[in-house]
Amino acid sequence: EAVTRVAAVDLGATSGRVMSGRITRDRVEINELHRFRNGAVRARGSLLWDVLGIYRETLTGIGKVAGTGPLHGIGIDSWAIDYGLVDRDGELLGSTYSHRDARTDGVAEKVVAEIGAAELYATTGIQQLPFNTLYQLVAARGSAALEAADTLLLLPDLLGFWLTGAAGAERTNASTTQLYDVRTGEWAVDLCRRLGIPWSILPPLRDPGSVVGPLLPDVARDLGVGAEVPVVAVGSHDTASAVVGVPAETDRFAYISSGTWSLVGLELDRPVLTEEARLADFTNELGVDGTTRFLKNVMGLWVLSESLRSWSERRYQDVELRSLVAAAAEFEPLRTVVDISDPRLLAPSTAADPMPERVAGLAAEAGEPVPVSPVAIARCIVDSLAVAYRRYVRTAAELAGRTLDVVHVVGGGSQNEVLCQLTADACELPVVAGPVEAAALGNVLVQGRALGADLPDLAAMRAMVRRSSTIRRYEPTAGLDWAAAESRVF
Ligand code: ADP
Ligand code: LRH
Repeated sequence: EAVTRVAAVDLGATSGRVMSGRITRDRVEINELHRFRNGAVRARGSLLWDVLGIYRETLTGIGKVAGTGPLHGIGIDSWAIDYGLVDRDGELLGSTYSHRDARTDGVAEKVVAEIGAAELYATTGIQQLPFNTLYQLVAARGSAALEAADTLLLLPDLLGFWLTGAAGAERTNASTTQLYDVRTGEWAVDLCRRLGIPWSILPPLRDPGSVVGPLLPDVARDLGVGAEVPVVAVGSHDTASAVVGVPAETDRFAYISSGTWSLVGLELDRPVLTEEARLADFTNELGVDGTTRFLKNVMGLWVLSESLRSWSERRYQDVELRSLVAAAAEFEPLRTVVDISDPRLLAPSTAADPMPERVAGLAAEAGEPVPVSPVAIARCIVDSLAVAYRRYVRTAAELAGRTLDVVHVVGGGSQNEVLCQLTADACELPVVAGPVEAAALGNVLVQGRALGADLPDLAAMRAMVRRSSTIRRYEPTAGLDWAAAESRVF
């Protein structure tokens, strides 16, 4: 039997992992061979990614995959939006900023005043997030690095460039930048010109499933593999790969890709660029095989993980994720709900401005009972996430004219049983939770097809995922007034 064996690098904002992926005639298997912590570093007042460290861990992981069997391909996906700049010699320039850095404060407002919100949305179809690549570049105008830049490379493309020497921009990730014209499928050059962004640094677009290139000879030598091993452009936006890995059986599904962020939405054939979609501030990102990911970015489990970090730094020794969530399940439901996507929750927790106190502050401001204990805060976070999921699953379905049978939850957050049940209750739909590593599976499957596996379409890939993963179903239960909770927030 023909077996395709690949390395899937999946980089999340809080952890990176490298899997060996195996595709046989009817199954896909992944095996995690390397995992490392990730997080931004504050230096000179800015929040930066340790890109060389990420590259080192990526190489270590690929080396482990190569060391345990044949290697037919390598694919990389990561969080969206962030980029590095290289000069004409291919040297990395300046710093690689995290989208959580404050340099974009107030920039979106200025751009909207200049271009107009309606035109911006008609061109890019993208949700107004303060950190969109467009706004990062406007914030960087006039900087020495941008002036010297030859090429902008989104993170997976930067790592791909180091592996192969080939520069390009994979389309699913390019579509998240707000520099991509969703109508033409090209870079939004005119928008860049009007904003004084050097559009010539935007590299040629490439489709998911295309080959980036063979490994550079020295890279192949260091890894101990043949230089013919290709790097394959997968859906290099982690959310695009995660949506490929959703085990849906029909098109009547919503998904929540639940990790550091929660991405809540639908898979559609084409973008929804109506005035209603703009006012609801939904995003139209590109998916694999020309699909549209019509979704909302929700602040996600970041709020919980940063609260945990804050408590552990203050030595609440008893606070651990699983026991905290279990205790929160027993706490009074829907006591406090807040807008979990409030931009004040975006920046990392610090001693001077801890995450739990920010959540409590939002509650006080909204006239909600103020949560104080870690359990009360955790309950407020999961309830608020479920209320947001209800809101956006329903809004997405309305805006797209879809009827839904099920909500699929994938990613690390699909292991949060309490949140999965609340999501089913709030959305009044069954939740199918898992796979945890949907993004890695999507990465492996798109590589597999590029390398010749018989996977004609997304339905075939999803059938493989269904056969090969552990998934759990949660039926909605009645009893809580989710509509009332929703109206307290929105
Ligand atoms: P990312 O790719 O954005 O780094 P992940 O998909 O790895 O994120 O998801 C990380 C999140 O998953 C964590 O913030 C945590 O809340 C949640 N999570 C991970 N493992 C568990 C678990 N065993 N139980 C509940 N939640 C979990
Ligand atoms: C999730 C994600 C999300 C983006 C954000 C920056 O990891 O890619 O889809 O909006 O990170």
